Amino acid sequence: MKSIIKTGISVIVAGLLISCSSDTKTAELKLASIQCGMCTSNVETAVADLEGVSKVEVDLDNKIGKVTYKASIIDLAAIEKAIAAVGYDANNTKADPEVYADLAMCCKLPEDQ
Ligand SMILES: [Cu+2]
Repeated sequence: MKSIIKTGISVIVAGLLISCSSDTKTAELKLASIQCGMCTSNVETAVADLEGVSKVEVDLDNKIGKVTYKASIIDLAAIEKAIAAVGYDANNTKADPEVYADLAMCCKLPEDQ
């Protein structure tokens, strides 16, 4: 009898842990247009400022951003939009052309330099 209760409790606890952790997601974003360290910090700052984002790491060599966020607060589309708003492509979301035009020369695509 006791073990049934124990099993029941551990199932409930496991359920809580799962529902809690499923809210936190880690996604990889393709950042095809980043060129240098300045781009890296521009993107990291823009994403880190978003509510619900707990971690962001940009890998310049592979042009990938790894973002950890709470899915109940923010979604990937909003993160992509924030990156586009500072002048960079994120997955299939294109950079805001006006902001891109104002980026430093070193942050532009090779064909625009
Ligand atoms: Cu740059």
